[in-house]
Amino acid sequence: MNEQHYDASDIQVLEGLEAVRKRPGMYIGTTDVKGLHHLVWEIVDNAIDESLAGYCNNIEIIINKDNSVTVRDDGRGIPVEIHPKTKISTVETVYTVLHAGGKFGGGGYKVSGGLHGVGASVVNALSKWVEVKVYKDEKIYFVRFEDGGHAKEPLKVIGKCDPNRTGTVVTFKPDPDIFDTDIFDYNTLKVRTRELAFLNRGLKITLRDDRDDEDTTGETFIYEGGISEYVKFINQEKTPIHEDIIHLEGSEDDVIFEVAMQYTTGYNENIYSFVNNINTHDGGTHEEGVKRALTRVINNYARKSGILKEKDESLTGDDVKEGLTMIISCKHPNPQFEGQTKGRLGNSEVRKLADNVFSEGFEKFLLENPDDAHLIVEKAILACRARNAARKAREITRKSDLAVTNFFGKLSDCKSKDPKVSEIFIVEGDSAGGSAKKGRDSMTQAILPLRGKILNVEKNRLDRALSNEEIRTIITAFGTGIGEEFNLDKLRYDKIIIMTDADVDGSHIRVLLLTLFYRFFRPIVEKGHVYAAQPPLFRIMHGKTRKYALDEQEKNDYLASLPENIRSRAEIARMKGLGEMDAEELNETTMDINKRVLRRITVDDCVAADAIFEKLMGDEVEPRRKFIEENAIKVKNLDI
Ligand code: 0RA
Repeated sequence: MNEQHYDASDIQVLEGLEAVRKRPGMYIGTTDVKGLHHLVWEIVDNAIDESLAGYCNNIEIIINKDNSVTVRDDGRGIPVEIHPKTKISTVETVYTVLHAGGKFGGGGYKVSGGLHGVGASVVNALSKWVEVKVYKDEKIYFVRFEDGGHAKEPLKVIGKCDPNRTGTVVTFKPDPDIFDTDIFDYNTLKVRTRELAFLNRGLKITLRDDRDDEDTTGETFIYEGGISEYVKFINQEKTPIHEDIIHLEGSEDDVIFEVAMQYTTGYNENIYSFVNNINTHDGGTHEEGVKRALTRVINNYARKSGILKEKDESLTGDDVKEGLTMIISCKHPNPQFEGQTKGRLGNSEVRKLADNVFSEGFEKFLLENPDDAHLIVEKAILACRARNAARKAREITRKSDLAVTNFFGKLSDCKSKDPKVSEIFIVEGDSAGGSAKKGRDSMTQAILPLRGKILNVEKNRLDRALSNEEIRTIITAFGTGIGEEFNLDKLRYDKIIIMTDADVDGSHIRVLLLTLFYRFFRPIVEKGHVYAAQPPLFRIMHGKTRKYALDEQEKNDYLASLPENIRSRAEIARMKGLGEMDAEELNETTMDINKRVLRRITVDDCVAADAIFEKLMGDEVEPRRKFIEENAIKVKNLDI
């Protein structure tokens, strides 16, 4: 170390960097793996600022063999002149003086995330060493910092470069004394690199890992569509309800605001907002402006176009966000971050800008794309109904005494109040319900007869479903509540047994019930509480023997096992339905826990099951019937 290099300002510098080393958390949050990666983003942010200023198109991030990281850009290069205040080169100043940010470089367009220009010096303070190369004026400048951020020697020229070449290359090795770990995680870097590429349209960012194979070319991220492509990326596994991604943009007084969005068939919202590439996870004025405008514009459109009638209530913010994927990005020269974790944008003027840009653009989109507009509005109306239905459902389950009188008329409950031993048979038809009531073990078996078919909840949102008496009765009988208030612990029966005829109509009812369960009571399916009873299809009588067969195969196998003389005299009857059996027969074949055969309904893959339901409940009746007959629900045979 060159003793003479220390002067008064030098000592100040080292004291500044020492403060960072003493309390790194104050500057980068944590010293865990997250803090380690934060160093990379501080350096990358500087390059992105250069790109935002319009001078840089390529950024390369390389994880080196020794776990140091190199960030390369093709910007103008950090200024190299002696800085008038510090009397050292601007490069050195930027890397050693806290709060020496854009001010030192001649005031670029400083908006990217990070520590407002102290990033470089903080990274330097927390690194074992840092090397900076600047390419400009046909020269390569070089400086190396070590020992707590001190430049070994002043910036010097180490070679010539192509006259067209400019840029900055920074390599740093995080100090293992500061960080819990010094191993960079490729995927962590990849996810954020990709995000930065989405957020800075047209900027090419390459990420390369040289730790195990030096030949790798890395991955390159460049998105000419910017945040529109981000929306497309998020929606790649979802089903959009309109083809074009809506992309709106506007600016005022150096504040740039843009938003990209697309609705999907899903029920959740995916709204992410950013300010200067930083995720504002607690929202803020930019998000508020958009959401306010979104609700207003959709309501206006829905009323003007007559989709929403005068008597209809207005759609709420939640209604219009159902299934929405949206990216909001704001670039602001002076952002005010608020809240405990600084995750909220506070600048009030942005609310107005966001509202204006969004409402004008979105209104135009709706008017120019009436088909898409109708799909979007109708989706929100369905969400509105579902919301009201969920509220009604909560009221129903709360006002249990009212519901009780309503449903005990139909339900023949079991005497036991212990859910572990209780089961409920949901039976197709009143006559079968009558037999089942007589044939049951009234201690543990409850009977709920269904009149006709229940409403298809796939085609009818919650509100219609809840006006259906059968469905209300089922909800009350189960005791769990539905939607947000669903509580599996309150399930009143261990087994929910669907008892339908062994024919196509029976299968149809079974699928309708399973759709209901899957939509409203998914955990009871997932936890294996749902079963299908298997009434026999054949009765075989010979002498005093009565034998039942579940299907053709079983019937034939049984007959084949009989001696010829008996077989020829056997009476074979095809059972036409549950209603045909008397109580004793029903008990023996379908209900007696020692003799019956139940099939447990499982949903091993919710997503796949969802698709099956959608297919089952599609508009075309014939293929649906066929599909139901062939393989309606994935069932595992389970003999109980
Ligand atoms: C301010 C002014 C100039 C360049 C930069 C900052 C700059 C900083 C960084 C940090 C990483 N890469 C960077 N690239 C550029 C312009 C200097 C000039 O015009 O010579």
